[in-house]
Amino acid sequence: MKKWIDLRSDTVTRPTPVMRKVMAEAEVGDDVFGEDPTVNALQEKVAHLLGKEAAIFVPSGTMANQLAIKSHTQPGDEVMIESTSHPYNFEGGGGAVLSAIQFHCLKGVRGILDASQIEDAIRPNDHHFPVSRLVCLENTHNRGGGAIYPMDKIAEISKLAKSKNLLVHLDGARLWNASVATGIGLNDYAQWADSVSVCLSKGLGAPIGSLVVGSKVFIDRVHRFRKMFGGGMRQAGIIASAGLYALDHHLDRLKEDHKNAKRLGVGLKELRGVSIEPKHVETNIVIFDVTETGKTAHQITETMKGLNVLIHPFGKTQIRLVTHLDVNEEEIETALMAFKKVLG
Ligand code: TLP
Repeated sequence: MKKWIDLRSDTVTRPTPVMRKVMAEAEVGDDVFGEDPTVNALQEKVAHLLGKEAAIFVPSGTMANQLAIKSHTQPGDEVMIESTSHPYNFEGGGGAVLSAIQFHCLKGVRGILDASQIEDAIRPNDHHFPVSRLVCLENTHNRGGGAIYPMDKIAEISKLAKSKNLLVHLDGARLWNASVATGIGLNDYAQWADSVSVCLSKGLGAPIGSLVVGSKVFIDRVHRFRKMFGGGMRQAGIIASAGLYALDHHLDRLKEDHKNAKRLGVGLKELRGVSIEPKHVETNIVIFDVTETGKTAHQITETMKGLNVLIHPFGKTQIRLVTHLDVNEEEIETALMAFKKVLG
């Protein structure tokens, strides 16, 4: 089999042999009846890690975000969100279809918003306007190049939201990366949000699964909608066990991914026509611009594929690389050499 160096996403990781063994041996039950001991253990563990009352296991990050939006809002409500965020751009228009909300998009800097922008966007209490209900944040920010939300900004936004009766949902698909990079606890981040979604199938390397965390009352509401959205699973302990294993064994090692991403950022900066600011590589995502190379992102992607390196074009001029469990330091150097050949 061809050995690819796959830098398209941290979702491409495959369960390790030990993880597969753990999955095969997982104790299971019917989770729609709440009887799967492994799912229950995972939910308790993640709720505890994030300092919330309860958690619910769902198949994907998309479902986790959409369930949170659905459970916080009424049709016609407005959800304030950064314009390059995942729930707005990459979830199939789910906000409009599943919750009948409208997004109010605000332009951030690498995905990061300022409390003042939210304050300015809150609708007056007048029946002409939609009701401002929810603020969605993303940490780390995918399109922002894995940018970490500064804690003071989160706190300021959250305090503003509370004072204006707005709720806060945090898309924390890669909150693990933010926490490992900064040393700030997952619960310290989560305290500022009414709900948080986290993914096990990205940097942590589990094959499937995300969770939503929040208050007991909120998670009870999510439970009802999870059934409605078709996300109730039966012997889900088989996949939940991979998540438990990943949390115990793959969390601390995210720092290796961050180191590898930084190395890519520094190496790419040396190449002609590549525009990147290595100090902006804060976690495991590297986004760079190739306008000045005279080639399109698509052309570069195709040529790199010929050299066994898979990368992800973002539009005509940008490329995204993501480091993860299945690429090591040596492969990062090989990928950089391939970039050198293609762009050097
Ligand atoms: N992101 C995927 C793609 O959808 C772009 C990726 O390769 O990065 N929130 C954030 C911040 C995400 O990056 C993703 C996935 C999700 C939610 C959705 O998770 P899944 O793919 O499990 O539905």
